[in-house]
Amino acid sequence: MGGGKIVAGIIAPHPPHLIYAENPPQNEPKSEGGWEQLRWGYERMRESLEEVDYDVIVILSPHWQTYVGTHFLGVENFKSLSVDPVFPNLFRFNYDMQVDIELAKTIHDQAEADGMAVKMMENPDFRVDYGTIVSCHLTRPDWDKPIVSISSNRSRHYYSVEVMQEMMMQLGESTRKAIEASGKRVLLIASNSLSHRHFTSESAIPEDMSKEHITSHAMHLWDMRILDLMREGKTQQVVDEMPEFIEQAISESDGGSLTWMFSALGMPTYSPLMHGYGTIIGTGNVIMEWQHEKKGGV
Ligand code: 2X7
Ligand code: FE2
Repeated sequence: MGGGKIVAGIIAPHPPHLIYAENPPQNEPKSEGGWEQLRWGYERMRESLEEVDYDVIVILSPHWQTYVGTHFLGVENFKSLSVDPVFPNLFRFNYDMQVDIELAKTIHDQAEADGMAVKMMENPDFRVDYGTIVSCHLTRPDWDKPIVSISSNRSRHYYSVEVMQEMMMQLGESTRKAIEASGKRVLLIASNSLSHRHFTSESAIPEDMSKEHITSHAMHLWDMRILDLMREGKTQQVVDEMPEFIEQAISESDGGSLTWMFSALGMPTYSPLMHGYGTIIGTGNVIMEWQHEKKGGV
């Protein structure tokens, strides 16, 4: 086939608080709002993506954790109730999603041919992780595009950050090759927070914004450093500095989604669109878009 391409890549964070604050009909708990800066950022990103023509979303979420290789959702439809294990008071979401199994299998096969350990996840009762659900919902609330969902191989915990980085660089390349061969137009999502030190207790009203702030000045400085590098197009430097970022800011990029996306985009050197930054229970979160096709990316 051939002729497929990655048309854009985004960082789309997944704290369930954002869904709670939006009050979509799928979520049982209801709120008085909150975390507006980030929700307005998502709004701006959705507006910008209206101009992007894509067939399918490919997402890697750190909350689908696998220890033996990288897994891909391999069932056409998943429909169930997702309850956040830590925040059941905020997130009880009825999801109904379509999976592009053909593309999932193409990426799976390419990664396998490139020497990676991979597996198609074919259990129809599998509970889809909330990271995938939250990022996909906030990016495309109509749920009218199929997705490919990729697990986060916890090589960082089993081996080291360096092993995780190498594997995600390879997975990114395999993903790009497979997409090109598929003939499809793809939106990539790296679903993760930046600094990830969070509060250990919840305020009486979860959406009380007078209580929301970054956990510490050090976390703020780390987030701003990584944001500056990304905005200057220095994605290779972000990857080079990631071991320290993960160690010192407990960054959720330890799940590999950022490295995977940068690799799939060919380590972009152009400036991304900055849609918003904000904190959620003390963690740092950015909404950012690499306009890959528009910027003439590989
Ligand atoms: O998964 C998350 C997260 N990454 C950050 C903050 C709060 C909750 O959930
Ligand atoms: Fe998370």
